[in-house]
Amino acid sequence: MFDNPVFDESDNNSNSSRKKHVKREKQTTSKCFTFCSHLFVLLVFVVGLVGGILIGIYAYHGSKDTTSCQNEYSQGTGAKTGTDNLTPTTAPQRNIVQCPNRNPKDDTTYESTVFAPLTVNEMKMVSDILWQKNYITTVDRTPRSLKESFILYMYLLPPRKEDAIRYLYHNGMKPGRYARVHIQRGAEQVPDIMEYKVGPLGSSSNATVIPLTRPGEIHFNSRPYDGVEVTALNHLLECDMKALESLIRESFDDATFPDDLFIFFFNGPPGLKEGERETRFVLGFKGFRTIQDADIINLLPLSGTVHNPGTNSSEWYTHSYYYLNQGPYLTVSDLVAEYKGSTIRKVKLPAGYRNTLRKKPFSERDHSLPLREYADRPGARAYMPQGPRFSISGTKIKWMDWSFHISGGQLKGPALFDIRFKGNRIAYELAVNDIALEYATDSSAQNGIIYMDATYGIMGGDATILRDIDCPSYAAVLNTSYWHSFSQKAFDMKSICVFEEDGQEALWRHFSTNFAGGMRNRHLVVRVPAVIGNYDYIFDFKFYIDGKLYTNAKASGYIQASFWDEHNPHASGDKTRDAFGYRVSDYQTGPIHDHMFGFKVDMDVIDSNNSFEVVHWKAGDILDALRTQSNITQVPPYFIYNQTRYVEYETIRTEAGFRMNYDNQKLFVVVKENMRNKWGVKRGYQIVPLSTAAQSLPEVHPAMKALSFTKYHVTITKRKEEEQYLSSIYDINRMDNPKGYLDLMLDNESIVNEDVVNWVTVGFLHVPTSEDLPMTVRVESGFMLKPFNFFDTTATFDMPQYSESQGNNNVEYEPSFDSCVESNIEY
Ligand SMILES: *[C@@H]1O[C@H](CO)[C@@H](O)[C@H](O)[C@H]1NC(C)=O
Ligand SMILES: *[C@@H]1O[C@H](CO)[C@@H](O)[C@H](O)[C@H]1NC(C)=O
Ligand SMILES: *[C@@H]1O[C@H](CO)[C@@H](O)[C@H](O)[C@H]1NC(C)=O
Ligand SMILES: *[C@@H]1O[C@H](CO)[C@@H](O)[C@H](O)[C@H]1NC(C)=O
Ligand SMILES: *[C@@H]1O[C@H](CO)[C@@H](O)[C@H](O)[C@H]1NC(C)=O
Ligand SMILES: *[C@@H]1O[C@H](CO)[C@@H](O)[C@H](O)[C@H]1NC(C)=O
Ligand SMILES: *[C@@H]1O[C@H](CO)[C@@H](O)[C@H](O)[C@H]1NC(C)=O
Ligand SMILES: [Cu+2]
Repeated sequence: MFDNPVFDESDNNSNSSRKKHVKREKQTTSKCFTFCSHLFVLLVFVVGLVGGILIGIYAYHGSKDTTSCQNEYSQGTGAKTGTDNLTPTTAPQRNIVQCPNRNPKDDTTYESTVFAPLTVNEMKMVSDILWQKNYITTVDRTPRSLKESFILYMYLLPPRKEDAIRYLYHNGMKPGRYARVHIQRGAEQVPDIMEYKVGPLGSSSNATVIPLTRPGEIHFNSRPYDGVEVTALNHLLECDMKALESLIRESFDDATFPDDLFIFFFNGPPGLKEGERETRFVLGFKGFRTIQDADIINLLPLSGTVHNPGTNSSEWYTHSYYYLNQGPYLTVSDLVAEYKGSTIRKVKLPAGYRNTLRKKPFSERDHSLPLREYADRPGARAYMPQGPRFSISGTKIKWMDWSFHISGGQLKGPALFDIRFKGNRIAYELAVNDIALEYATDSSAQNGIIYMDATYGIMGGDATILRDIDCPSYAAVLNTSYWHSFSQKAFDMKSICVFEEDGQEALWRHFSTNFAGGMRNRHLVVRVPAVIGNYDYIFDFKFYIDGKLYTNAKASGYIQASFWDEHNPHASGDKTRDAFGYRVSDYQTGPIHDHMFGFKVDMDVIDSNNSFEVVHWKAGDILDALRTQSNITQVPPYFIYNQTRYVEYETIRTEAGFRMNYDNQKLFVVVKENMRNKWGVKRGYQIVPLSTAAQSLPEVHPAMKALSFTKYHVTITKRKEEEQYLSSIYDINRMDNPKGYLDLMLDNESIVNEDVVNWVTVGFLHVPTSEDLPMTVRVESGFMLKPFNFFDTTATFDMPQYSESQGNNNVEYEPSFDSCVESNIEY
């Protein structure tokens, strides 16, 4: 952060004086050792503080206008407000220049690479091909009715691994690009969903359309919800809402539909059996302007179900109405009649309540609150003093001996391919696959809601990078495209950012009498924010200099609330909490749920021929420990306790799923059997789940097959091209007959010296509290891939670092740079 002369000078001085002190004092007392170190730290801190403030001032003005910045600066008007004296006069006068920058991207197009997500052009081509070949029926390409056949989703169908490896590593032919397309075939005699492989893309004349499913295999009623259906459902309910007008006005502060109220339909699943389409709905206030995804913190105790199978919406009807959990009333008239009678328990929100919702600041700043001290100043920032150290070629990224391709699609989310470090393949694919949420609440409409978010699409249309919020302004941004089924058009979105992050901490350090050294922890980040209705997820892939790779998922956004009934007969005592969560605002409770993130981790430790070992972390008697390796009968006399810790190595022979358990701890390692490091040990990579939750529902729960990926933290299977994902987007809508769930893959195949895939599931429990309103603030879960006897030594010593060792005049620093202001060029 400091410019060169200051850095070198202060550092040398303080270091040498520190050493002198240390050396002398260590013989007498260790107290001063600490004290002197503190002095040193303090000195560096002060220099850093001044330097940091100065750079902060430059950066603050520089980002607006570099030239005027200098004028303002020399007039001493750097600080806007605040109580301290920010005198910039201690800084030397110098020309302030914007940091050199370069575009990390070259001219490579997405279309010319094998793993890039489909582009808008390619999606348009796919749509044209399917139109020409009569796969879709929508006249002007805009579906208006469920009786039409139209494209629901499309995304890249990655090449077969075998073909990709041959191309990438053995000069093989370049695999063509293909789309995987889901078509909702409402126009068929027996409507269904079909999936197709369309391509190769690039020349529409040569492209073929190959079915990936059989007609009828995917029941029409197992499909995800789409705009056409929701429009039809809203239309159907208009009449019922009219009939309920006076009940609604009386109960809900004179509200009317649809001006003040909306209907929320996503209280899945739509039935417990394949073929059922029973859509539960619940009424909610339009509180926060017209943004419905925020309004699910304003749901009301009026719900029902629409029987809506098939394509003929004239045959749909509503049933099972509930009012304040009282029901079911078969029809809307039954409810109205009951309400007019006197037996039903009623709710009457106070007059004017709706206006308080409108005025609530929700996610806006509350200007009535005083500003925190210095909060009007920009916070600390990082920037690139000499431009990016990564490069982007199409969607291939390179940084510090790492390389990989970014890919993914709108349903399953982001994916990385061909991840290499120092010339070795570490993983062939590392991909988000699904997110499962299971809710519990005491509500007629919302009990037992289960979402498998890939069913809705993880990289959907709302996701766009908020520059300087999601990622630093110097991040490079990559577009991906998504297919919008309602308009049958493809759109681009700025969905991925790539940047080097300054961890502002030591990756490693050591300090002793005659050695001081360390390396700053900088890492490359690929970040993908995703929006699924009310929730925002942020996926991070972080590449470390020592070969570690972190994958994280964070949650933010709005919780899905449930009506708080102040006279709830099932709550006890003060009624502010019940068996399913706490009251979190005026009339809402926060239903408990979990977020379980399922990842595909196709490790290739050097190549695809790997094995999987579990290292059991145990404790017991000395003899037990020794007997794991040799036939010993007597405890050797040098053991000072009778008990010890030890490890037991197990090669897993057949496909299996594992759960983390602190009483029986395990390390999971993918190894390459016949490749050893310098010390003769099998080279491997460890998979470290960083999860704070596990599935707790019993096996008999009807959803546990569809959700079987949530039962394990690490599952190992033999890789198969047709076992592409750990879940199916249809299974939660056919949970009695799921067809694409993880347990199906566990069929006892050998996984010794095979191409193996790890399916990693991590997550957290969410007991919403008042701090979740209006916004859930970043809960996090993830996993780490870590070199495990993969290298002969720590893998960072080819990098410039800071070190000084006494006696051999070895002094080294991380690269230096000239002071500059952060560049405001965006790539
Ligand atoms: C179509 O395929 C044929 C043979 O497979 C090839 O000769 C021709 O160049 C292709 N056409 C285009 C437009 O790529
Ligand atoms: C839709 O259902 C209505 C009511 O049952 C029926 O009259 C109509 O013929 C159906 N339409 C089609 C296309 O089947
Ligand atoms: C990326 O997407 C945005 C829209 O979100 C668009 O304006 C921009 O042109 C796209 N950039 C490229 C290089 O396609
Ligand atoms: C252990 O020792 C016993 C008797 O000393 C012998 O029978 C047995 O085969 C040995 N087992 C192993 C694994 O060496
Ligand atoms: C170890 O076990 C032996 C035999 O049970 C016992 O005599 C001895 O006290 C134990 N030693 C310790 C350190 O607990
Ligand atoms: C995989 O590795 C094992 C052990 O090194 C070897 O015996 C086997 O032939 C290899 N398999 C393939 C397909 O290369
Ligand atoms: C799994 O396969 C092994 C042999 O590879 C066999 O011994 C075992 O019985 C099989 N287990 C099941 C459940 O099929
Ligand atoms: Cu949550």
